Amino acid sequence: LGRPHRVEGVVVRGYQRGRQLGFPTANVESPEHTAIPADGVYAGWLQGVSNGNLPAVYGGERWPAAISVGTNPTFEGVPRTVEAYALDRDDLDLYGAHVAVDFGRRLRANLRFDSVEALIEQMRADVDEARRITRETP
Ligand code: FMN
Repeated sequence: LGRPHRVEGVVVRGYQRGRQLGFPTANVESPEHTAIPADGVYAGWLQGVSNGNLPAVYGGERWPAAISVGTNPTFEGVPRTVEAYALDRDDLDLYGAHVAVDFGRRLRANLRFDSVEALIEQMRADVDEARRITRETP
């Protein structure tokens, strides 16, 4: 395509586990029939499109991100989600905002880990890799 694949939607509440894991994610609810990339972990970008009826505080801002597509098999039984962690931006409050997720390189499959600690360790490595990749291709 010559540009990253983009998924847009509104940020909804997930299970609120992300912040405890150290990587709070924006869970993006995309319209029906949106083409979602294969389950996996990706490097890419999260962009604020608008804040709904609120002042557009995040409008146009674009953050390097680590993205997860899948059913969070470590915790079992959640519907498929598209989630993006904006690197080092644990302060963002994006609930209700309209955002876009741009998919860069796929890093790995979405896996079931035997412990939450093992998942967190892998997420740290994912974030490091996403940081390197997004720095190369701004
Ligand atoms: N969940 C998994 O079960 N397996 C994974 O391999 C996995 N990899 C992830 C990698 C990254 C970079 C991110 C941001 C999330 C990943 N997740 C994975 C999803 C987390 O389980 C999820 O973000 C967390 O449970 C918070 O979900 P919540 O927003 O519904 O609370």
